[in-house]
Amino acid sequence: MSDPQYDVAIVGAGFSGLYLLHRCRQMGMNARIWEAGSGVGGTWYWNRYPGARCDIESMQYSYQFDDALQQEWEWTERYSPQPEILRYAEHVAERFALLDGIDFERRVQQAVYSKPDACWHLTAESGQKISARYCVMATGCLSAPNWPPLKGYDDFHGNVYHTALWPHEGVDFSGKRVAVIGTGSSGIQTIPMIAQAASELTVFQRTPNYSVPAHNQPMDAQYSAAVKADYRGMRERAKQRIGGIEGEYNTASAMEVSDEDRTAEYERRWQQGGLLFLQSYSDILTNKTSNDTMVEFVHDKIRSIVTAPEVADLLCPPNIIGGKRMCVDTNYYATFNRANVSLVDIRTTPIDCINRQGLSVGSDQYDVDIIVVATGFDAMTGALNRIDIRGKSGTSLKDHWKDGPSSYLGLAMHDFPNLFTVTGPGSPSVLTNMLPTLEQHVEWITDCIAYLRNSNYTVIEASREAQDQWWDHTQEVAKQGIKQTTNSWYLGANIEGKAKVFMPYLGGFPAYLKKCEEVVANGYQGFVTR
Ligand code: N01
Repeated sequence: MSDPQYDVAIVGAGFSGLYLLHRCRQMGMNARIWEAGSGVGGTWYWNRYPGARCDIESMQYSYQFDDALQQEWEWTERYSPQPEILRYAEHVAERFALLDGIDFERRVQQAVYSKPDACWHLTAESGQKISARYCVMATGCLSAPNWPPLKGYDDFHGNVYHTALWPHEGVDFSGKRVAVIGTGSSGIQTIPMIAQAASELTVFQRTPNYSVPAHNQPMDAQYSAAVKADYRGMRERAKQRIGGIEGEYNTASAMEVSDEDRTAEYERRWQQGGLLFLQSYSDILTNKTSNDTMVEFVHDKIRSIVTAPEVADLLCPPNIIGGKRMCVDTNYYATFNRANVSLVDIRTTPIDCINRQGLSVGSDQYDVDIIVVATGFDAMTGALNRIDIRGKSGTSLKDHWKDGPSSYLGLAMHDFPNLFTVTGPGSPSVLTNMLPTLEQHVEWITDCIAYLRNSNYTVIEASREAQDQWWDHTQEVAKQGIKQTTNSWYLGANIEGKAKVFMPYLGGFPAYLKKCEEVVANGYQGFVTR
């Protein structure tokens, strides 16, 4: 067995990769990050579109592994804008002296496990190679951009920008006619900003989305001080919540209160703003009748904000609320009252093609100068499948997953020894506050590697049986609510030809944490070590 160059190869320098490198070094391991971008920050490095901000509150969307860091860092707004989160990632990289452990502009093309030396061999698009005993894919759940399969991109006279690949120098919309395709979280955040800058904005909507106001505001100094005085307590309480977010969760059913009380509760939470609106009652995502009451409330809100009734109708989503990821906005619905904004329904008549002057939809032509594509991601599996990952049998991960992914805890896969994924399919990940979730994965993975070293093991692999059991459980839990009744990226339904399988673990962060702890307590149950 020849020695690899590194103990651990890490793919990606987002929040997962940075913490992985820090923790590996703390544990005396020799680790290296390969990162496709030219800087750290992952999601927050790539998604620089106007209006990009986190829709989890700043005091919770932050690392907790270092108390001095969480005490010293000052967030300036209730919901942090992208530039501030990127500065935070850069600060972390500098504070913990991580930059010399990262190779930038090194996109991994292939990762191959070699059985004879029990190592991973990574090759970059640019040809460089690296070997490591363990490989950790810290590649993110929402990082492989999805381009709509439209004809004519090259024919267009202007520029086309994807929200997830935004140019660093920004885009000047002044005096321009702009098209935005897509009305998910990215579209809903950027549409109000572009509307203010452009001369004309046309929004092409396939499916309307539910959005709750952010009511963003400058950080309240008293609130920040109160959180910091009990940061540990708040983080612990958050871990007991299904989504890993501390807040007000109602344990009552929407059906056990009067219509007046229910409407008053929705109104109170609408005025507070934010994602916890969905927690107004405990059964919004399990009882269709309860869900209907919230749908009616939000439809009424949309109709009260949007002055043109036919536009308001188009903006009211027909599906259940919370089936797709909820959006949080600033002035989204009101933007459609502006004289320079129009909405085109492409559900009934899809976009035919992009042409020299703009977009062709049925018999209508829309002439524009700039096209913004806000069509999301090949979620959860896309970033992994875009790398040629080959395990001990030589079969690629993409082939293993052609009928849908399968993973043990979203952490490891059978046939891929010594490979770990951060927040992979089968973990709560995208249904939770990602920062605490990824910290838990990083700690689990690095503790596991330390265990292997201390026990003189070289190889660890998820057993097929444990993986199958966990995956069956993941699918069973997904059937319990009504979330999977809506076509969404959780199911892979946004990508043509992708197998429709509910990918994240819907059982909640506390149940998942307990399972991960049990696996360790039982000597890495479900894993085979050699
Ligand atoms: O992507 P999306 P996103 N032709 O997939 C439409 C996180 N996030 O980037 O619904 C025409 O949600 C598509 O229509 P449909 C968050 O978890 C967080 O906005 O498929 N339209 C939809 O309207 C979020 O959920 C933050 O019918 C097409 C839109 O494009 C996730 O990332 C900010 C199309 C895509 O919406 C993804 O959000 C941003 C086509 N061919 C993102 N293909 C915050 O923290 C797709 N669409 C705030």
